[in-house]
Amino acid sequence: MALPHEPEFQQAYNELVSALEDSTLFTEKPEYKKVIPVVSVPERIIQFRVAWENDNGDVEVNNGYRVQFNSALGPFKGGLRFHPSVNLSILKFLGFEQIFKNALTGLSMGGGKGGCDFNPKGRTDSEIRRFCVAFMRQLARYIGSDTDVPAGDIGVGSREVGYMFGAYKQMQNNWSGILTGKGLSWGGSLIRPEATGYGVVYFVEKMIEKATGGKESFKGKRVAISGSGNVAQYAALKVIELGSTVVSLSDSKGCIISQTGITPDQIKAIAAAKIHFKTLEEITKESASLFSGSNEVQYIAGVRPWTHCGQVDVALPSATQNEVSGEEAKALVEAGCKYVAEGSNMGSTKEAIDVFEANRSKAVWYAPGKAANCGGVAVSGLEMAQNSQRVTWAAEEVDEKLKNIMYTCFDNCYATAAKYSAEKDAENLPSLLKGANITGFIKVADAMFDQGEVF
Ligand code: NDP
Ligand code: 8G0
Repeated sequence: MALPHEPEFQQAYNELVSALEDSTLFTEKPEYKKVIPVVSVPERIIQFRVAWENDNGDVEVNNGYRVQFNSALGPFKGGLRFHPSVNLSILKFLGFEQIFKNALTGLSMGGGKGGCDFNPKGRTDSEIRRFCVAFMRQLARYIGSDTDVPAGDIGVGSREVGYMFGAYKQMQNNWSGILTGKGLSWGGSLIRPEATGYGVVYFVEKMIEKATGGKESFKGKRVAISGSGNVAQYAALKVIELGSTVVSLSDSKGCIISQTGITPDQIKAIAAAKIHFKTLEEITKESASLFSGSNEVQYIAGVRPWTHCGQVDVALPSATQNEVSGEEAKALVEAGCKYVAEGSNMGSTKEAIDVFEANRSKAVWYAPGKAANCGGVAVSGLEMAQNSQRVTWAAEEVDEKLKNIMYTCFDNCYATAAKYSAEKDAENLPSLLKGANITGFIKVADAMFDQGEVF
């Protein structure tokens, strides 16, 4: 068989379709099958040249994109990724996932994703600013607070969102909520930086509570986390607050392991250094006193944490797609891991998902990104609501709303999985893989029928 032309998109598509087909959904309502060929084609893809001036005064050129995948539930919504690997397969997979994830938040948001093959690493602040202005010069005409609302993602944080917002406002003479993840003093929502990481942890709290009949919690658990960016940092801080030990973090060059637990001060130092693109290896060397003595961490170059973290109860992949292989999934299960929840989008390979799902009978429970990490986009939805009303909600209020969204998302996935599972599956924990895909799909499919997009 020929290799698929868009492997990441094909993988995301196959995950959704096989979850639906491997349930009783289509026997109960065969007309839902008609939605698949429609929902799997983006409403629109915009591709543009980004030509910008580097510090030498030379022109550099990159490929920019916005995939406006589905607007049945609201304006297109989803982040922008700046990473050399960005291409249409990756942005289509991310946009496709975003449709069903956004449906799972219960808020009014369609799905989209965009980005650029620009590599911000090693660039000066001026170069990043000029790049962001050039990128927005192209993107501005396609977005709007009721049309399409981008945000950050890998390689795009609050600095980049600020530069892009400023460029948009100058060009359009219009201040509206066209991006989320804005600065907290100029329209950003409190808790948006924390939302994805905290949200994953709130989701897993529910998984632990359900699986143990309320007997266990994060207290005393050992948690392996990958990544050391926005999602990983706040997931780590929250599980520590809840009484767990964080045994690992990672970046694209290697991982750090600590059997006694990575500390909040270490996480804060990593967060500060990551803005300047430092590697974990450099950070642990340059802040040697913080990473030695009783808080010593082991740095291992060139590997992911999963086969190096020892016994763990929980794994939270929070770096990038396909960051858990089948072999690593087996190693995690053997190391006693019972809960796997993706902070990253499509963090697990198909082989890894197969391992986790096959071990549900042994109480291993897997939550896909579209459910577990929907807290980020959910608080982006709350940022949009606050911008429209010209109000700012208190941090406690946003955190409470985030918690409710994550708990409701879990309950919906759980109930849907139980409802549409075949008889043979009944004695296991319900498949959250199926629950998430079916719940998100039904909501979008019903809206598409109502709006005459499928008939
Ligand atoms: P950041 O850019 O803040 O951090 C990304 C982290 O992942 C960094 O530690 C980075 O390493 C590592 N990483 C990136 N690419 C690779 C790669 N190809 N191989 C190995 N490691 C890699 O991004 P976020 O934390 O925001 O995003 C992480 C994941 O979470 C992504 O999958 C994103 O789509 C998803 N997500 C993010 C949300 C958000 O609100 N930010 C919401 C929902 C999902 P290094 O430092 O070396 O570059
Ligand atoms: O806020 C957003 O729209 C956003 C940003 C980054 C990632 C995601 C996601 O859900 O993957 C959403």
